Amino acid sequence: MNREALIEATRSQMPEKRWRHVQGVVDTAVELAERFGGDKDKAWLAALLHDYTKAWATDRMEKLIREEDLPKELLEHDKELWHAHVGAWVVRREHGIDDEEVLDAIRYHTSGRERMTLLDKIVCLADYIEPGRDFPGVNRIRELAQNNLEEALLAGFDGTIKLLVDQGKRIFPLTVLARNDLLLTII
Ligand code: DGI
Ligand code: FE
Ligand code: FE
Ligand code: FE
Repeated sequence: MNREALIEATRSQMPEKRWRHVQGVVDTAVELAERFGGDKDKAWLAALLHDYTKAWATDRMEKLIREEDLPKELLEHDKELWHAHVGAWVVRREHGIDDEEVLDAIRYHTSGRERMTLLDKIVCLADYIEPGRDFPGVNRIRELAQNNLEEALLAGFDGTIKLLVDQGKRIFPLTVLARNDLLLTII
């Protein structure tokens, strides 16, 4: 796999602002992998590809969810969740990415899941705290991320869940499972 070609292919899927976010997630994920003993190459690759289809038109993603082997349940939840599953499917198909750990980290980077792997956690947390992110509570999550991966991620999910409730939106079941599971691991 040629890194430069993959970088260019990814960059071409999205506007400049989203690309800057992806670069932030790549740097942060590699940093977190160093800090918490994760695989830096896998963190790099999963972070680079995590938002591959984020800027795609909704109907393009919907078509793949309907026609391919992707969870139909996604269609009943916030469209923001779709790009993670669709992205994992597309990078396997278009770029031959076949590392299941990397594909899982892409697939679950938005929702999380029960028993998240170290790589899942690293990519998901990097997505919350990359330098370009600015939302209430982000600095507290950054501080927690200095020494506790699970506590930081839990704070991230807690914030997202509160926001979804305030907005009257549904919560994807995997996010609830991820949050409950993290709570068990930190006590
Ligand atoms: O793609 P990004 O913007 O970088 O970030 P992301 O993939 O983490 O998407 C986060 C968005 O997804 C955020 O605005 C909240 C929204 N969302 C909608 N339903 C859910 C959800 N996030 C989670 N974790 N769980 C949900 O059920
Ligand atoms: Fe995303
Ligand atoms: Fe996220
Ligand atoms: Fe992202």
